[in-house]
Amino acid sequence: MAFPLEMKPTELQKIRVIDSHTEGEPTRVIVSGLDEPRGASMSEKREDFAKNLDWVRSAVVCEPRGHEAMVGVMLCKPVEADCVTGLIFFNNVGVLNGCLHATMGVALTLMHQGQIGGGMHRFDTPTGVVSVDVSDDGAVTVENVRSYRDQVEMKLTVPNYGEVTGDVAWGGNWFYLTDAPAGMNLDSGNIEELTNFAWKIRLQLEEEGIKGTDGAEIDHVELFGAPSNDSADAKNFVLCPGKAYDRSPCGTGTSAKLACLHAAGKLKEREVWRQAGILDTVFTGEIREVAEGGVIPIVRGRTFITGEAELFLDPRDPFMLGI
Ligand code: PYC
Repeated sequence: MAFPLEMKPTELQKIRVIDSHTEGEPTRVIVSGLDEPRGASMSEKREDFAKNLDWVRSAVVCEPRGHEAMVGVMLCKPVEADCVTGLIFFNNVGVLNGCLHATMGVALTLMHQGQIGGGMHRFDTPTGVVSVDVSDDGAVTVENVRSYRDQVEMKLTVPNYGEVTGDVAWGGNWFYLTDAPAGMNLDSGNIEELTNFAWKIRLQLEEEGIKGTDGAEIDHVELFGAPSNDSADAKNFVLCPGKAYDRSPCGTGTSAKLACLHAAGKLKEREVWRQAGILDTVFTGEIREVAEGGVIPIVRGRTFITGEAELFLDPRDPFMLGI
């Protein structure tokens, strides 16, 4: 049974979800149990979700049903008529702008449910329409929204670390991109130090009032270093807004990187960039140039369905709405 947006459950409610991971990063798609968010645009629908359904967000992706790395997706009616569905992304602290690993997760989820076949489809998102090409083996290619480098070689003085130089770019989320300092291992055994450094950068951006072009917070930090092996051109560590690190190479982060490489004259159309994440899984990316400047990133990864579940929201449960 679906329940009205404003109403938290007063009796046992069940929300059906399908879980997947894309190159290690988990996605949980809500497939039934909720009414439609309201709004004339996907941004308005996202705002309505943030205002009226924040309790759903925390019940679905936070502990005890989820965990800090999980990204949730609310499916809704698209605004653009040629799209299969609308997507609202959320995580452990709030709603996200875009999310490519979760977009890949949705594509495979809908295919798993028999709602779409293999091939090309369009999804409506708060950042714009994205196209996906999905195949049976879980490989999904996403053509993202226009991405661009916004600020070049911006210097920050980061407490305990000193001067750091990086670019600010939009890839469907706002990113500050910089190299990991010499001597800081870009390795899954070093998550704590990488998190501390990236979080200090995030706080420093906030402290100095550095924003994206639209005045939005730069809420993702992306550190780069040499790849661990020859299956990639570079390796990254991406810290997300809720202080969880991305287990995948981060699709919007890869898009931001592609935009910076292109702006620096280091990536041309049809050249392939292989971006490894902190677990050494890889997103393959290329770009299409666009007349208004910036690029359209095309990012490919692998998604696997990990489970289907019915989440129980029991009003007697002190953690019905998450921890
Ligand atoms: O793949 O774009 C992405 C993403 C954003 C946050 C976590 N994953």
